[in-house]
Amino acid sequence: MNKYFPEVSKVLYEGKDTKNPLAFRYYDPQRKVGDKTMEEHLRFSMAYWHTLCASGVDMFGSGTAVRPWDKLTKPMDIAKARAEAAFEFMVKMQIPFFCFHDVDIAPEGENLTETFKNLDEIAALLKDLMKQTGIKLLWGTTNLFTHPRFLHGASTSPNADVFAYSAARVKKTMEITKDLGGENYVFWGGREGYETLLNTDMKLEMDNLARFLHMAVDYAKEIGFTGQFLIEPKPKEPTKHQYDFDVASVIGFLKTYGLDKDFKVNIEANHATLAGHTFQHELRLARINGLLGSVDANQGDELLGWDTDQFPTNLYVTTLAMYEILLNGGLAPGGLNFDAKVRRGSYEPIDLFYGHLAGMDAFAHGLLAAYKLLESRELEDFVAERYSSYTKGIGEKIVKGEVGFKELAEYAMDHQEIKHTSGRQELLETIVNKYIFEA
Ligand code: XUL
Ligand code: CO
Repeated sequence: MNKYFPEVSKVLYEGKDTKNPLAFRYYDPQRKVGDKTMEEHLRFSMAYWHTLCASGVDMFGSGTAVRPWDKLTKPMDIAKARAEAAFEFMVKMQIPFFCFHDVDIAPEGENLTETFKNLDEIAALLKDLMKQTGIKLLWGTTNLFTHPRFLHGASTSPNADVFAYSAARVKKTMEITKDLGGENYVFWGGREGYETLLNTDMKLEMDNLARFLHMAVDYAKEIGFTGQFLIEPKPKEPTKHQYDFDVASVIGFLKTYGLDKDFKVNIEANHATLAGHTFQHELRLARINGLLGSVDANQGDELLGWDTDQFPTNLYVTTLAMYEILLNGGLAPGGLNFDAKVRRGSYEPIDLFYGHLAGMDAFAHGLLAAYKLLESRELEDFVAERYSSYTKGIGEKIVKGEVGFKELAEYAMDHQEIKHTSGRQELLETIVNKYIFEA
Protein backbone atom coordinates (compact mmCIF):
# COMPACT_ATOMS: atom_id res chain seq x y z
CA MET A 1 0.00 0.00 0.00
CA ASN A 2 2.25 2.72 -1.26
CA LYS A 3 0.65 3.89 -4.47
CA TYR A 4 -1.19 7.11 -3.83
CA PHE A 5 0.94 8.78 -1.17
CA PRO A 6 4.50 7.62 -1.99
CA GLU A 7 5.94 10.75 -0.36
CA VAL A 8 4.61 9.74 3.07
CA SER A 9 5.56 6.73 5.17
CA LYS A 10 3.77 5.70 8.36
CA VAL A 11 3.22 8.66 10.70
CA LEU A 12 4.65 7.76 14.11
CA TYR A 13 4.76 9.26 17.58
CA GLU A 14 8.04 11.12 18.15
CA GLY A 15 7.16 13.32 21.14
CA LYS A 16 6.74 17.04 21.64
CA ASP A 17 10.23 18.09 20.68
CA THR A 18 10.31 16.49 17.26
CA LYS A 19 11.09 18.70 14.27
CA ASN A 20 9.45 16.21 11.90
CA PRO A 21 6.21 17.76 10.55
CA LEU A 22 4.86 14.29 9.79
CA ALA A 23 5.18 12.86 13.30
CA PHE A 24 2.75 12.91 16.23
CA ARG A 25 3.77 15.09 19.14
CA TYR A 26 0.98 13.90 21.46
CA TYR A 27 -0.86 11.01 19.88
CA ASP A 28 0.90 7.88 21.08
CA PRO A 29 -1.68 5.15 20.32
CA GLN A 30 -0.50 2.56 22.84
CA ARG A 31 0.19 5.00 25.71
CA LYS A 32 -2.04 4.28 28.70
CA VAL A 33 -4.14 7.14 30.05
CA GLY A 34 -5.87 5.67 33.08
CA ASP A 35 -7.00 2.16 32.22
CA LYS A 36 -7.30 2.67 28.45
CA THR A 37 -4.82 3.37 25.69
CA MET A 38 -5.03 6.62 23.73
CA GLU A 39 -6.27 4.63 20.76
CA GLU A 40 -9.12 3.20 22.84
CA HIS A 41 -10.05 6.58 24.30
CA LEU A 42 -10.03 8.49 21.04
CA ARG A 43 -11.34 6.00 18.44
CA PHE A 44 -10.33 8.26 15.54
CA SER A 45 -12.17 7.93 12.28
CA MET A 46 -11.64 9.26 8.74
CA ALA A 47 -14.59 10.73 6.86
CA TYR A 48 -14.61 9.21 3.38
CA TRP A 49 -16.43 12.17 1.82
CA HIS A 50 -13.99 14.91 2.80
CA THR A 51 -10.79 12.92 2.43
CA LEU A 52 -11.42 10.96 -0.76
CA CYS A 53 -14.22 12.78 -2.55
CA ALA A 54 -14.07 16.52 -1.80
CA SER A 55 -12.47 18.51 -4.58
CA GLY A 56 -12.20 21.94 -2.97
CA VAL A 57 -15.16 23.35 -4.88
CA ASP A 58 -16.87 26.38 -3.29
CA MET A 59 -19.63 28.86 -4.23
CA PHE A 60 -17.14 30.97 -6.15
CA GLY A 61 -14.78 28.50 -7.72
CA SER A 62 -14.26 25.01 -9.01
CA GLY A 63 -12.23 22.23 -7.45
CA THR A 64 -8.55 22.74 -6.72
CA ALA A 65 -7.59 19.49 -5.02
CA VAL A 66 -4.96 17.28 -6.65
CA ARG A 67 -6.28 13.74 -6.11
CA PRO A 68 -4.36 11.12 -8.12
CA TRP A 69 -7.10 8.49 -7.53
CA ASP A 70 -9.64 10.67 -9.34
CA LYS A 71 -7.60 10.72 -12.59
CA LEU A 72 -9.34 7.64 -14.04
CA THR A 73 -12.34 8.02 -16.31
CA LYS A 74 -14.82 5.25 -15.45
CA PRO A 75 -16.80 6.00 -12.26
CA MET A 76 -16.37 2.46 -10.90
CA ASP A 77 -12.61 2.58 -11.52
CA ILE A 78 -12.47 5.85 -9.59
CA ALA A 79 -14.48 4.25 -6.76
CA LYS A 80 -12.00 1.36 -6.54
CA ALA A 81 -9.02 3.69 -6.61
CA ARG A 82 -10.61 5.79 -3.86
CA ALA A 83 -11.03 2.71 -1.69
CA GLU A 84 -7.37 1.77 -2.12
CA ALA A 85 -6.25 5.34 -1.45
CA ALA A 86 -8.49 5.50 1.65
CA PHE A 87 -6.89 2.44 3.22
CA GLU A 88 -3.35 3.49 2.32
CA PHE A 89 -4.10 6.83 3.97
CA MET A 90 -5.62 5.33 7.14
CA VAL A 91 -2.80 2.80 7.57
CA LYS A 92 -0.17 5.52 7.18
CA MET A 93 -2.05 7.85 9.51
CA GLN A 94 -2.81 5.13 12.09
CA ILE A 95 -6.55 5.85 11.91
CA PRO A 96 -8.48 2.76 13.07
CA PHE A 97 -11.99 3.64 11.79
CA PHE A 98 -13.78 5.24 8.86
CA CYS A 99 -17.28 6.52 8.03
CA PHE A 100 -19.05 6.83 4.69
CA HIS A 101 -22.21 7.87 2.87
CA ASP A 102 -23.40 5.37 0.26
CA VAL A 103 -22.58 7.78 -2.58
CA ASP A 104 -19.03 8.36 -1.29
CA ILE A 105 -18.02 4.77 -1.87
CA ALA A 106 -19.83 3.95 -5.13
CA PRO A 107 -21.34 5.97 -7.99
CA GLU A 108 -25.09 6.10 -8.48
CA GLY A 109 -26.28 4.07 -11.46
CA GLU A 110 -29.12 4.73 -13.91
CA ASN A 111 -31.61 3.19 -11.48
CA LEU A 112 -31.77 1.62 -8.01
CA THR A 113 -30.78 -1.83 -9.29
CA GLU A 114 -27.59 -0.48 -10.84
CA THR A 115 -26.83 1.73 -7.84
CA PHE A 116 -27.17 -1.25 -5.49
CA LYS A 117 -24.99 -3.40 -7.76
CA ASN A 118 -22.25 -0.75 -7.66
CA LEU A 119 -22.55 -0.55 -3.88
CA ASP A 120 -22.28 -4.32 -3.48
CA GLU A 121 -19.17 -4.46 -5.62
CA ILE A 122 -17.36 -1.72 -3.70
CA ALA A 123 -18.57 -3.02 -0.32
CA ALA A 124 -16.90 -6.35 -1.16
CA LEU A 125 -13.66 -4.50 -1.91
CA LEU A 126 -13.93 -2.52 1.34
CA LYS A 127 -14.52 -5.72 3.26
CA ASP A 128 -11.37 -7.17 1.81
CA LEU A 129 -9.32 -4.03 2.61
CA MET A 130 -10.74 -4.01 6.16
CA LYS A 131 -9.66 -7.61 6.61
CA GLN A 132 -6.16 -6.89 5.32
CA THR A 133 -5.63 -3.84 7.55
CA GLY A 134 -7.79 -4.40 10.64
CA ILE A 135 -9.45 -1.01 10.05
CA LYS A 136 -13.10 -0.92 11.10
CA LEU A 137 -16.29 0.87 10.11
CA LEU A 138 -17.44 3.38 12.73
CA TRP A 139 -20.64 4.25 10.90
CA GLY A 140 -22.42 4.26 7.62
CA THR A 141 -25.03 6.74 6.44
CA THR A 142 -27.12 7.49 3.37
CA ASN A 143 -26.80 10.65 1.35
CA LEU A 144 -30.40 11.87 1.01
CA PHE A 145 -29.53 15.45 0.11
CA THR A 146 -27.25 15.87 -2.94
CA HIS A 147 -29.36 14.51 -5.82
CA PRO A 148 -32.14 16.80 -7.19
CA ARG A 149 -34.75 14.18 -6.24
CA PHE A 150 -34.24 15.32 -2.64
CA LEU A 151 -34.77 19.01 -3.37
CA HIS A 152 -37.75 19.19 -0.98
CA GLY A 153 -36.25 16.78 1.55
CA ALA A 154 -36.27 12.98 1.87
CA SER A 155 -38.57 11.58 4.56
CA THR A 156 -39.98 15.10 4.99
CA SER A 157 -40.60 15.63 1.29
CA PRO A 158 -44.21 16.53 0.37
CA ASN A 159 -43.94 13.75 -2.22
CA ALA A 160 -44.59 10.24 -0.86
CA ASP A 161 -42.60 8.67 -3.72
CA VAL A 162 -39.51 10.42 -2.36
CA PHE A 163 -40.26 9.00 1.10
CA ALA A 164 -40.41 5.49 -0.42
CA TYR A 165 -37.28 6.02 -2.51
CA SER A 166 -35.38 7.27 0.55
CA ALA A 167 -36.44 4.20 2.50
CA ALA A 168 -35.04 1.98 -0.25
CA ARG A 169 -31.69 3.77 -0.07
CA VAL A 170 -31.45 3.68 3.73
CA LYS A 171 -32.42 0.01 3.76
CA LYS A 172 -29.54 -0.78 1.41
CA THR A 173 -26.93 1.29 3.28
CA MET A 174 -28.02 -0.30 6.54
CA GLU A 175 -27.53 -3.76 5.04
CA ILE A 176 -24.03 -2.82 3.85
CA THR A 177 -23.18 -1.22 7.19
CA LYS A 178 -24.23 -4.43 8.92
CA ASP A 179 -22.27 -6.58 6.49
CA LEU A 180 -19.14 -4.51 7.12
CA GLY A 181 -19.56 -4.77 10.90
CA GLY A 182 -20.40 -1.05 11.26
CA GLU A 183 -20.74 -0.08 14.92
CA ASN A 184 -23.25 2.74 14.37
CA TYR A 185 -25.60 4.14 11.75
CA VAL A 186 -26.05 7.90 11.40
CA PHE A 187 -29.02 10.00 10.32
CA TRP A 188 -28.06 13.55 9.54
CA GLY A 189 -31.19 15.33 8.29
CA GLY A 190 -29.59 16.77 5.17
CA ARG A 191 -32.68 18.52 3.80
CA GLU A 192 -35.11 17.50 6.53
CA GLY A 193 -36.27 21.03 7.29
CA TYR A 194 -37.92 23.88 5.44
CA GLU A 195 -37.29 27.09 3.55
CA THR A 196 -40.63 28.76 4.28
CA LEU A 197 -43.61 27.84 6.45
CA LEU A 198 -45.88 29.33 3.76
CA ASN A 199 -45.72 26.05 1.82
CA THR A 200 -44.93 23.64 4.67
CA ASP A 201 -47.06 21.22 6.68
CA MET A 202 -44.67 21.13 9.61
CA LYS A 203 -46.72 18.65 11.62
CA LEU A 204 -46.93 16.10 8.80
CA GLU A 205 -43.23 16.53 7.99
CA MET A 206 -42.15 15.89 11.58
CA ASP A 207 -44.56 12.97 11.93
CA ASN A 208 -43.15 11.49 8.72
CA LEU A 209 -39.58 11.94 9.90
CA ALA A 210 -40.51 9.96 13.02
CA ARG A 211 -42.33 7.31 10.95
CA PHE A 212 -39.21 6.91 8.83
CA LEU A 213 -36.97 6.47 11.89
CA HIS A 214 -39.37 3.93 13.41
CA MET A 215 -39.25 1.96 10.15
CA ALA A 216 -35.43 2.04 10.31
CA VAL A 217 -35.51 0.66 13.86
CA ASP A 218 -37.95 -2.07 12.82
CA TYR A 219 -35.85 -3.05 9.83
CA ALA A 220 -32.65 -3.16 11.92
CA LYS A 221 -34.39 -5.63 14.24
CA GLU A 222 -35.58 -7.65 11.28
CA ILE A 223 -32.09 -8.08 9.82
CA GLY A 224 -30.27 -8.27 13.17
CA PHE A 225 -28.33 -5.02 12.83
CA THR A 226 -27.29 -4.18 16.39
CA GLY A 227 -25.27 -1.02 15.75
CA GLN A 228 -26.21 2.17 17.58
CA PHE A 229 -28.53 4.56 15.72
CA LEU A 230 -27.42 8.18 15.90
CA ILE A 231 -29.04 11.48 14.96
CA GLU A 232 -26.67 14.30 14.05
CA PRO A 233 -28.18 17.68 14.97
CA LYS A 234 -27.59 20.78 12.85
CA PRO A 235 -29.63 24.00 12.98
CA LYS A 236 -29.40 25.15 9.34
CA GLU A 237 -27.56 24.49 6.08
CA PRO A 238 -28.67 23.41 3.62
CA THR A 239 -32.22 24.30 4.71
CA LYS A 240 -32.99 27.52 6.52
CA HIS A 241 -34.34 25.56 9.48
CA GLN A 242 -33.51 21.91 10.10
CA TYR A 243 -35.80 19.83 12.31
CA ASP A 244 -32.84 18.28 14.16
CA PHE A 245 -31.79 21.79 15.21
CA ASP A 246 -29.64 20.99 18.25
CA VAL A 247 -29.39 18.43 21.05
CA ALA A 248 -32.31 19.98 22.97
CA SER A 249 -34.61 19.79 19.92
CA VAL A 250 -33.52 16.23 19.19
CA ILE A 251 -34.20 15.14 22.78
CA GLY A 252 -37.70 16.66 22.57
CA PHE A 253 -38.32 15.01 19.19
CA LEU A 254 -37.09 11.56 20.28
CA LYS A 255 -39.20 11.65 23.45
CA THR A 256 -42.31 12.96 21.68
CA TYR A 257 -42.18 10.15 19.17
CA GLY A 258 -41.05 7.33 21.49
CA LEU A 259 -37.64 6.97 19.85
CA ASP A 260 -35.40 7.87 22.78
CA LYS A 261 -34.51 4.27 23.61
CA ASP A 262 -33.29 3.58 20.09
CA PHE A 263 -31.26 6.68 19.26
CA LYS A 264 -28.35 8.65 20.64
CA VAL A 265 -26.74 11.76 19.16
CA ASN A 266 -23.68 12.32 17.04
CA ILE A 267 -22.49 15.80 17.96
CA GLU A 268 -20.56 17.88 15.48
CA ALA A 269 -18.56 20.80 16.87
CA ASN A 270 -19.29 23.16 13.97
CA HIS A 271 -23.01 22.33 14.11
CA ALA A 272 -23.02 23.26 17.79
CA THR A 273 -21.54 26.67 17.07
CA LEU A 274 -23.99 27.24 14.19
CA ALA A 275 -26.78 26.62 16.72
CA GLY A 276 -25.33 29.29 19.01
CA HIS A 277 -23.94 26.80 21.52
CA THR A 278 -20.46 25.78 22.53
CA PHE A 279 -19.37 22.27 21.60
CA GLN A 280 -19.12 21.51 25.32
CA HIS A 281 -22.72 22.63 25.88
CA GLU A 282 -24.01 20.12 23.33
CA LEU A 283 -21.82 17.33 24.69
CA ARG A 284 -22.91 18.09 28.25
CA LEU A 285 -26.61 18.17 27.42
CA ALA A 286 -26.38 14.87 25.56
CA ARG A 287 -24.27 13.29 28.31
CA ILE A 288 -26.52 14.18 31.23
CA ASN A 289 -29.45 12.76 29.28
CA GLY A 290 -27.63 9.51 28.55
CA LEU A 291 -27.63 10.23 24.82
CA LEU A 292 -24.00 11.04 23.97
CA GLY A 293 -23.16 8.52 21.27
CA SER A 294 -20.45 9.82 18.97
CA VAL A 295 -18.68 12.97 17.78
CA ASP A 296 -17.95 14.63 14.45
CA ALA A 297 -14.68 16.33 15.32
CA ASN A 298 -14.09 19.59 13.52
CA GLN A 299 -14.33 23.33 14.13
CA GLY A 300 -15.77 26.42 12.48
CA ASP A 301 -14.23 29.83 12.03
CA GLU A 302 -15.11 32.50 14.58
CA LEU A 303 -15.64 35.08 11.86
CA LEU A 304 -17.74 32.97 9.51
CA GLY A 305 -21.31 31.91 10.17
CA TRP A 306 -21.27 28.72 8.13
CA ASP A 307 -20.19 25.12 8.33
CA THR A 308 -16.53 25.42 7.35
CA ASP A 309 -15.68 21.91 8.62
CA GLN A 310 -12.10 22.73 9.56
CA PHE A 311 -9.75 20.36 11.33
CA PRO A 312 -9.98 20.87 15.10
CA THR A 313 -6.91 22.65 16.46
CA ASN A 314 -8.28 24.66 19.40
CA LEU A 315 -6.81 23.04 22.53
CA TYR A 316 -9.25 24.73 24.88
CA VAL A 317 -12.14 23.21 22.97
CA THR A 318 -10.59 19.74 22.62
CA THR A 319 -9.76 19.70 26.34
CA LEU A 320 -13.30 20.54 27.41
CA ALA A 321 -14.71 18.09 24.84
CA MET A 322 -12.52 15.28 26.20
CA TYR A 323 -13.55 16.29 29.72
CA GLU A 324 -17.19 15.57 28.80
CA ILE A 325 -16.24 12.40 26.93
CA LEU A 326 -14.27 11.05 29.91
CA LEU A 327 -17.19 11.82 32.20
CA ASN A 328 -19.37 9.92 29.73
CA GLY A 329 -17.19 6.85 30.26
CA GLY A 330 -15.90 7.24 26.67
CA LEU A 331 -17.74 7.17 23.38
CA ALA A 332 -17.64 3.50 22.36
CA PRO A 333 -19.26 2.22 20.22
CA GLY A 334 -19.00 5.80 18.92
CA GLY A 335 -15.76 7.60 18.19
CA LEU A 336 -14.16 10.82 17.03
CA ASN A 337 -14.84 11.13 13.32
CA PHE A 338 -12.97 13.91 11.52
CA ASP A 339 -15.85 15.45 9.61
CA ALA A 340 -13.29 17.98 8.44
CA LYS A 341 -11.77 19.07 5.17
CA VAL A 342 -8.56 20.82 4.25
CA ARG A 343 -8.91 24.40 2.98
CA ARG A 344 -9.26 25.00 -0.76
CA GLY A 345 -5.76 26.44 -0.83
CA SER A 346 -4.33 23.29 0.78
CA TYR A 347 -4.76 21.33 -2.41
CA GLU A 348 -1.93 18.79 -2.30
CA PRO A 349 -2.47 15.17 -1.14
CA ILE A 350 0.05 15.68 1.67
CA ASP A 351 -2.21 18.36 3.17
CA LEU A 352 -4.66 15.58 4.07
CA PHE A 353 -1.96 14.20 6.38
CA TYR A 354 -1.22 17.59 7.93
CA GLY A 355 -4.93 18.15 8.55
CA HIS A 356 -5.57 14.83 10.28
CA LEU A 357 -2.31 15.06 12.19
CA ALA A 358 -3.30 18.48 13.56
CA GLY A 359 -6.67 17.13 14.68
CA MET A 360 -5.29 13.93 16.20
CA ASP A 361 -2.62 15.75 18.19
CA ALA A 362 -5.11 18.40 19.34
CA PHE A 363 -7.45 15.69 20.70
CA ALA A 364 -4.61 13.64 22.20
CA HIS A 365 -3.42 16.78 23.99
CA GLY A 366 -6.99 17.50 25.06
CA LEU A 367 -7.28 13.96 26.44
CA LEU A 368 -4.13 14.33 28.55
CA ALA A 369 -5.17 17.73 29.89
CA ALA A 370 -8.74 16.65 30.60
CA TYR A 371 -7.63 13.44 32.32
CA LYS A 372 -5.37 15.36 34.72
CA LEU A 373 -8.02 18.02 35.29
CA LEU A 374 -10.54 15.34 36.23
CA GLU A 375 -8.07 13.44 38.35
CA SER A 376 -7.36 16.59 40.35
CA ARG A 377 -11.10 17.07 41.01
CA GLU A 378 -10.47 20.81 41.14
CA LEU A 379 -13.60 21.61 39.12
CA GLU A 380 -15.71 18.82 40.64
CA ASP A 381 -14.92 19.86 44.20
CA PHE A 382 -15.64 23.50 43.42
CA VAL A 383 -18.97 22.68 41.78
CA ALA A 384 -19.97 20.33 44.63
CA GLU A 385 -19.26 23.06 47.16
CA ARG A 386 -21.15 25.62 45.06
CA TYR A 387 -24.31 23.52 45.23
CA SER A 388 -23.81 22.25 48.78
CA SER A 389 -26.91 24.11 50.03
CA TYR A 390 -28.92 21.32 48.37
CA THR A 391 -27.27 18.59 50.45
CA LYS A 392 -28.52 19.83 53.82
CA GLY A 393 -31.31 21.79 55.48
CA ILE A 394 -34.01 23.24 53.27
CA GLY A 395 -32.10 22.41 50.07
CA GLU A 396 -32.07 18.72 50.93
CA LYS A 397 -35.83 18.89 51.58
CA ILE A 398 -36.37 20.50 48.13
CA VAL A 399 -34.38 17.78 46.42
CA LYS A 400 -36.18 15.04 48.31
CA GLY A 401 -39.57 16.50 47.43
CA GLU A 402 -40.47 17.01 51.09
CA VAL A 403 -41.59 20.65 50.80
CA GLY A 404 -43.90 22.75 48.62
CA PHE A 405 -44.54 26.48 48.17
CA LYS A 406 -46.29 26.73 51.58
CA GLU A 407 -43.36 25.36 53.57
CA LEU A 408 -40.86 27.30 51.46
CA ALA A 409 -42.72 30.56 51.99
CA GLU A 410 -42.65 29.96 55.75
CA TYR A 411 -38.95 29.18 55.60
CA ALA A 412 -38.24 32.30 53.46
CA MET A 413 -39.90 34.55 56.06
CA ASP A 414 -37.13 33.64 58.50
CA HIS A 415 -34.26 33.58 55.96
CA GLN A 416 -34.51 36.83 54.04
CA GLU A 417 -30.84 37.76 54.22
CA ILE A 418 -29.28 35.93 51.29
CA LYS A 419 -25.55 35.20 51.45
CA HIS A 420 -23.86 34.47 48.11
CA THR A 421 -20.44 33.05 47.24
CA SER A 422 -18.32 34.09 44.24
CA GLY A 423 -18.60 32.07 41.00
CA ARG A 424 -14.79 32.40 40.60
CA GLN A 425 -14.94 32.01 36.82
CA GLU A 426 -11.50 33.51 36.21
CA LEU A 427 -9.89 31.28 38.83
CA LEU A 428 -11.47 28.22 37.20
CA GLU A 429 -10.32 29.32 33.74
CA THR A 430 -6.79 29.61 35.12
CA ILE A 431 -7.05 26.06 36.46
CA VAL A 432 -8.12 24.75 33.04
CA ASN A 433 -5.25 26.66 31.41
CA LYS A 434 -2.79 25.17 33.89
CA TYR A 435 -3.71 21.62 32.82
CA ILE A 436 -3.50 22.60 29.15
CA PHE A 437 -0.03 24.13 29.65
CA GLU A 438 1.17 21.05 31.50
CA ALA A 439 -0.18 18.32 29.23
C1 XUL B 1 -23.06 17.84 7.16
C2 XUL B 1 -22.51 16.72 7.93
C3 XUL B 1 -22.60 15.37 7.31
C4 XUL B 1 -22.92 14.28 8.27
C5 XUL B 1 -23.17 12.95 7.63
O1 XUL B 1 -22.93 19.06 7.78
O2 XUL B 1 -21.96 16.90 9.01
O3 XUL B 1 -21.40 15.11 6.65
O4 XUL B 1 -21.91 14.13 9.21
O5 XUL B 1 -24.17 13.00 6.68
CO1 CO C 1 -21.09 15.64 10.39
